[in-house]
Amino acid sequence: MSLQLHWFLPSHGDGRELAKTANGDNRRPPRREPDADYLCQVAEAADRLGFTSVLTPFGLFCEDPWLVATAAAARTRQLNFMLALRPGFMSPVLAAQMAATFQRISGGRLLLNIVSGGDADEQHRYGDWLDHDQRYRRTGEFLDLLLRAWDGSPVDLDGEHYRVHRALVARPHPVRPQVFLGGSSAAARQVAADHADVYLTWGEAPGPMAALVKQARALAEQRGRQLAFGTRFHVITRDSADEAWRVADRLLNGMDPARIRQAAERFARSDSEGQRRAAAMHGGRTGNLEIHPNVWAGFGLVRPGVATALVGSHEQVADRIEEYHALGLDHLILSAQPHLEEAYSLGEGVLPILRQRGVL
Ligand SMILES: Cc1cc2nc3c(=O)[nH]c(=O)nc-3n(CC(O)[C@H](O)[C@H](O)COP(=O)(O)O)c2cc1C
Repeated sequence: MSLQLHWFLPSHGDGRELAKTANGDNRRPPRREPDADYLCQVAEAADRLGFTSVLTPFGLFCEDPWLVATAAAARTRQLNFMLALRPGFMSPVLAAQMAATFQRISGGRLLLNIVSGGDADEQHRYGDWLDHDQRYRRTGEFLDLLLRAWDGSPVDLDGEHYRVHRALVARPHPVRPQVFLGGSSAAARQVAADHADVYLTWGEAPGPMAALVKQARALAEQRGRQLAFGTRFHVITRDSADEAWRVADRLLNGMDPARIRQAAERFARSDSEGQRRAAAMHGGRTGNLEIHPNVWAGFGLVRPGVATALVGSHEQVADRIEEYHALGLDHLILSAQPHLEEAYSLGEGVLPILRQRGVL
């Protein structure tokens, strides 16, 4: 399959420095507010530069993705919106109905990223008390129901988490949104193999990523299904490698050791396997963070979620993107701060190289 490059909508705010969410204090204002005008500017840039979609995150730290994407869809033409959705906070039938409405409003530009949740504290704040594996079982039922209700035929289900009678989407849409599912645990791979179109993990060195792809592919094949794969990285791309590494050094030098310690404590409380793997990539150290050529684990010292960045000249970043694509990863979701300026850095620096090489 051809490579699809996706960008990121910073619905938690933006700026040149690392966002201050890793220590749990989400109340300090970001440098650039995630207001509708700014988020639409980022989406317009991604649209103009030819990205497939913008990933729009879900969590207490950010704005609601449905509302943000609805505003941005009105200002864009081709761009798809990959909305993160946490099963459990919404009826699967309502989710299918909202997805159908979004398809009508946007002209079929919805993708769903199903995120089951990896932070028990945050789940409790939303009023959800299921443990990690129960959440994934609920995700399985949620997707089963959402996908069966999609085509408009009435569905009955008497499951562990949902009980519905004659559930349906009264006004279905011909374009069913592609279902992405993120997570690195065995439970995530099971549900992806059963229901998803694309299995996503956070970016790691090529070896461990190839192993995750192999395991998920085998599970899907056992079920007679085909899965596609994708991953997510930050990116620091410049005309020269020196310039790019200077940016990484500046970010590292700006990290307060107390903040690194607080982040490590928070990550240790997470029940996410992906978060455990992310923290293990740097182990809290501030040296030797290049875990593979041009793959830097520095973000993970203070940032939850994706820990790694592709760092280098435009040529080197294009090389790494090709290397990951060759592992079977057809979807690369990239982000960089500030997302508006850096969309252009990547769009004008790296994308032309990939197009010239015939990868895009
Ligand atoms: C590319 C990608 C994007 C994700 N985005 C979100 C998000 O926006 N909100 C969220 O709560 N979790 C997000 N996650 C995390 C999860 O989907 C998952 O629920 C969590 O990591 C626990 O999974 P695990 O224990 O299977 O690793 C994302 C994961 C990946 C790989």
